Order: sequence, then structure tokens, then C-alpha cells
Amino acid sequence: MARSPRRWPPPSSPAFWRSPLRGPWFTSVLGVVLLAGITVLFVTGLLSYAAYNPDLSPVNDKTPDKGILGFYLFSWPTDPYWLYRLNQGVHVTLGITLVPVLLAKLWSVVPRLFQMPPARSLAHALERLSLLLLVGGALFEFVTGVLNIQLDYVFPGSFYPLHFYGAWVFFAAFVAHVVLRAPTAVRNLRRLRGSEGASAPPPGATGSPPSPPPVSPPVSAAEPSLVSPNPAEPTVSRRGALGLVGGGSLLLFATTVGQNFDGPLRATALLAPHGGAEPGSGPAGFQINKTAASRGISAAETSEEAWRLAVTGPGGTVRLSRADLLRLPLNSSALPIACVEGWSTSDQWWRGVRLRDLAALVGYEADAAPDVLVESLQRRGAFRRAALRANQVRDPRSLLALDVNGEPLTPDHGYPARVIAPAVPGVLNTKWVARMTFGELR
Ligand SMILES: Nc1nc2c(c(=O)[nH]1)N[C@H]1C(S)=C(S)[C@@H](COP(=O)(O)O)O[C@H]1N2
Ligand SMILES: [Mo]
Repeated sequence: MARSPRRWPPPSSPAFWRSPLRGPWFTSVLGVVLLAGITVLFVTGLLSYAAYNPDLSPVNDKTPDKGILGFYLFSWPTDPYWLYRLNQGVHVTLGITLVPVLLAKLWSVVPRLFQMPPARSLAHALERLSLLLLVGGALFEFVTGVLNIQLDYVFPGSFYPLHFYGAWVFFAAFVAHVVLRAPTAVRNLRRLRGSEGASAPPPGATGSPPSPPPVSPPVSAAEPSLVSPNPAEPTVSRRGALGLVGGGSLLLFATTVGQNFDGPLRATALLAPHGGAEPGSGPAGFQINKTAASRGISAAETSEEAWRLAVTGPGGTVRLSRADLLRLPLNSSALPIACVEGWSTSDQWWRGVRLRDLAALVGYEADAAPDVLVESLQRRGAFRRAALRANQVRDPRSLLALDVNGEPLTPDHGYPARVIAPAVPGVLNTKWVARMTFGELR
């Protein structure tokens, strides 16, 4: 290997960076993949946030200072009933799948980080500042997202504001970057398709070592080229390197996506915390987020003698035992549990009392049922209370469930009673319900 006798150049010198893989084609291909992928992540992320009913203040609102960033919030629909399951499955699975692409893209442009002088003009300084927000924002969003799903809310209570505000900062920088760079990326891909890009051996030269990439002209007159002026011997072609990145993505995808399905498919989700095995078999053998024991729910307080549901509305408060609830009209719905962490179950058969019928017990017409505040027996930890919007309460599939898959709820799935509603994030499906207040969210 030829090594130059002179001193090793500093990182601010293009000669310091010797990988023959770097170049406009490699960076542009990764950039185009990220352009599509990150746009989907941003849209599904904003939708996921809307699905939390964050404007049902103050109960569900984790970002009370959101101001105009909440401009787009709307009443999350109940149809199709699998909407949140799909949205969140795409958001989390795609986010994990894009990690190798993001890392490769950052690696491909890392020489730019050390570029000297740091700024040649005001415009250039602004562009570099936007890059700081772009790279910082991307790392921040991916790291907070992955930590949240893998490590079970390491940022207690503050994941939503961090990930939500971070998404806006990141996306603003991302749009600026795309506007500035897309023309160059498209030009690079057009110009270089099949030539520099593939590092393809000349026809008839199969098996020969990959040819050194030709030095292409700088991307723009003002910008130093990403191509190393002093490339090391290639160990893999550019196409091979892309294959590695794609293979990494495929591996992450294949070991994550199964957490969206029951049964044997879930066992393939080796990487996901809610992958692997189901928590048992039988009617209650589907994923459990927080067990009764972990939330301090005791058998004594959920017993037939002790437990009463308090339902409050303009007509006063009604107290009902589980036996009382079982004597009300019972209905069934097939609905999934779909968690923000990106895991979900297939449809389960829930049976219980319609939320709209409970509203009717305390002074509302079922068709005019209002928002409801649902509170759990649980005294500590997150998710003790959640608010559902009127359209969710009125939907005839929304239940205070007493049974699942033909058996009474198990303690871990929320016995004596839990909420289940179509297309809502799992976190709104409150377990171990103690109190429901219609019309007034406090
Ligand atoms: N009281 C209470 N209800 C709760 C939770 C909780 O921790 N406490 N977790 C919520 C979350 S985040 C999800 S995803 C679902 C999971 O329901 P499962 O454990 O029956 O699958 O329950 C929701 N209901
Ligand atoms: Mo969840």
C-alpha cells in the first residue's frame, strides 16, 4: 500500500479522508432514500401526536407550550379502526429501518464537518448552521425514538415534548437542506448513473478488482468534492457498500416488523422489546404493556366486593359493581391494541358496555355523548388517566370492556374493566378503570 512520506494531513484537508467510496453518487443515493423516508416519518409522527387528543387539555396534553406547532391538530377519526396500528407500525418500523441509511449518509459527508474555513460568506455560514441543526436534529430524533421504544421511557414524562419539538427543529433544517441540495443530488444521479456510481468493472473484466473511481468535478464551484484526492485501495465497490447498508436495513426490518403481529410472526421480532414470545397462550395470551403487579394493583381492590365504577355526568354519579355492568346491554367489538412504541396485537374480541350507553346513564343522549375523562385505580406511574373525544365515545365499537376473547379480563389486561376504542393509541385504552367523568375534563 502506497503511503505518502509526508506528514499525515489534518482532517480539514481533503487528503485526510481516503475512502474511495465517498463521492457525489453514494451521498446522493442515500440522500434520496432519506428524503422519502424522513418525510414519511415526519407525517406519521405528526399524525401519531394528533391521535393522542393533545388538545383535550389538560389531561392528554404533554406539550402545553406547543403554540402554532399544533396548528394542524384535528379530531382523530375512529375509522378505519386499524388506523393508529398502521400509522405507528410504519413510523417505528421505518425509523428503525432507516438507521443504517442515516449513519451511512452522515459518514459519507463527514469530511465536510472539518471543512476550512468554517464559513466563506454569510450565506455559507447560514447553510452550515442549518447543517448543524440537521445533523443534530436527526441524531436527536433517532436516539430519543429508539430509546423510547427499547428502554421503556427513559425520559419519564418528557419524551413527547422532546421528540415533538425536536421533530419540528429537525424538519425545518431538513426542508432547508433539501431545497438547497435536491438540484445537486438529482444532477449527480443523472450524470453519474451507471458510470462513477457503480464502480462497475469494464465489460469482460469480471472478477477483476474494482477500478479506482474516476475523480469527478466538484459538486459546485464553491464546494470541495467529496471524492478523495488521495484514495486508498478500494475494499468494496460503491454498489457493494450500498448493498451492505441495504442489508443492514433489511436485517433491522426483519427483526422488528413482527412485533405488529400475533403468534409465530411476533417471535421473529428479536430486536423489539415486545417481540419474541407471546406472554402465554389462551384468550389472554396477547401482549401486556404494564402488569397489574408492576402498577401496584391488588386483588383486594379489584374484588367483586370492593370494586365499584363511578360514572359521573350532569345527572349525578352512578356507582356500579362488575355484576351491575354485566346486567347492562353487552356488545362485542374486534379491536387491536396498538402502542406508541410500535408494537400492536391483531384484533381481539372484546365484550362490554358501550361508552355511549354509560354516558346515557348520567344524563346524555347516546348520540350526543361528550368527551370523557377516564381514571384508573392505579395510584402511581404514567397512564393513570386519559381523555377520549366525543367522536370516540359515540362510536358504537367503543367499550368499557369486561371480557376478552370469551373470558373475563385477566388482571394484567385490566380486570375488572378497561377502555377499548377503535383507532386510538394504546395509551388511551385505560386499564383497571375506577372513574369516568363525562363532559368535564379536569
Ligand atoms: N391504568 C393503566 N392503563 C394502561 C396502561 C397503564 O400503564 N396503566 N398502559 C397503557 C398502554 S401504554 C398500552 S399500550 C395498553 C396496553 O394494553 P395491554 O397491556 O392489555 O396490552 O394499555 C394502556 N392502559
Ligand atoms: Mo402504550
